[in-house]
Amino acid sequence: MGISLARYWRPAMQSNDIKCRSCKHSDLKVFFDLGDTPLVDRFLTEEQLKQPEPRYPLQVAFCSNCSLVQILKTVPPEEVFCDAYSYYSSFSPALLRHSEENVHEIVAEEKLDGDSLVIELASNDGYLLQYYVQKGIPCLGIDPANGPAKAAEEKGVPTLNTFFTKKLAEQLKGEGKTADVIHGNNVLAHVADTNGFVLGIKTLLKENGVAVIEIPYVRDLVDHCEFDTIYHEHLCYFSVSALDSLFRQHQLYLNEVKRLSIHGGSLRLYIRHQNNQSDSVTKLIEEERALGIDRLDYFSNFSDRARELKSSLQGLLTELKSEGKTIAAYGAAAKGSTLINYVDIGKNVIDFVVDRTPHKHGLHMPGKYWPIFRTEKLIDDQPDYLLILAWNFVEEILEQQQEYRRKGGKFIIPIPEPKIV
Ligand code: DWN
Repeated sequence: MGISLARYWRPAMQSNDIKCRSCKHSDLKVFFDLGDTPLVDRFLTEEQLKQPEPRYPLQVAFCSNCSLVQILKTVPPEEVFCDAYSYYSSFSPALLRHSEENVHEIVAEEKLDGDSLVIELASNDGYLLQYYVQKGIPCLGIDPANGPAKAAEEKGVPTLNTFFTKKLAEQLKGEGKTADVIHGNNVLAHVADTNGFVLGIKTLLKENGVAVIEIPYVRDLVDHCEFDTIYHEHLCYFSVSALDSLFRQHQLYLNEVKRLSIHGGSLRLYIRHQNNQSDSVTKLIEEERALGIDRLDYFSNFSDRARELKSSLQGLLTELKSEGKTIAAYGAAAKGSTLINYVDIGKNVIDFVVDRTPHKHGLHMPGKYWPIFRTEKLIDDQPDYLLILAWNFVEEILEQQQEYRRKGGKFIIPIPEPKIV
């Protein structure tokens, strides 16, 4: 490549405490810097609007040793997944359908019954385990967020309202609670102690059990310029190669992997104590090697692409406002917080955001303070345009908002490039 990489990246701050979250090497190179950003799921009350909002550096780096992409700053989990954490999985119907299908498949493949035990790490509001409860299969949720954990219990899902750690795994094993199946969706990338988390899975998983883990795929993030999925909750951005390396360090083995469209492109991993790797894994690792995902220059122009998208979206919104158009947004999503802060979209452009999650109503978006309302406000106010922050559910949202569309409303989809539909 003729372009000097020096333009795109710089060695992570030279400090002894910045080591790769997986392999502990210190050769990390920053290739994308979003500046100091607010916590994306810390939606603000009226009172909090009057107080300084915590912001933290958000820099993405590549490990030259194990090719893991990761952010440098670790915000204390207690601050991120605090009492007010308001992400409830069950307000996304598409995610519920996706989860129910997954449960049906696993129950059949693993021949689960009343003597089995299924444990989910980061079980949120019982969005997935509820389907095991319906089938009479014993299950246990583990989640540190108070609100979602309480909602899970109300669905009849037994839930430990705490963080999953290796220590907790050892305690559960001591109580005879080892799992035939461990689910862990959108959590492996969230934990500060990545290796401790994997060791906890190793401890908790029965000899012939399977861990079924879903995780955003860094290849889709780069291919579709999904820079908005970068935030402090997501400490790591995994490739299959980096995942294979991580689990092997602990004598766990990635036996199978499936690519999924959920959340902008994810992987579903099937991990066991036995090394029986299928073509699905070796094929993706070979593809990644051919693409160069295990090399830094694969990420070298990501920052430029994000900047181009920012400029294009700013231009579109400015043009619409100059024409006197009204614009609202749909989906008070974590990714939405990253997008509006990185693109710098203020309340002078977006009048409000709507969301189906009741816990978010009456609050304000991090960093830009847009007010969050119920989706019914769209029909009451009928803004000319609707910026879809939850673009990963765009089909569902377009289907759901047919009346808004019938009355002339138009949608702006920002990722992978801004377009109006
Ligand atoms: O990793 C994470 C992902 C899986 O979920 C978490 N750290 C945080 C969260 O990220 P997110 O908020 O970007 O995820 P979603 O699921 O894309 O957020 C969608 C938002 O849109 C939610 O607030 C729910 C809302 N929504 C809605 O109002 N109507 C969603 C759908 C599908 C709808 O029809």
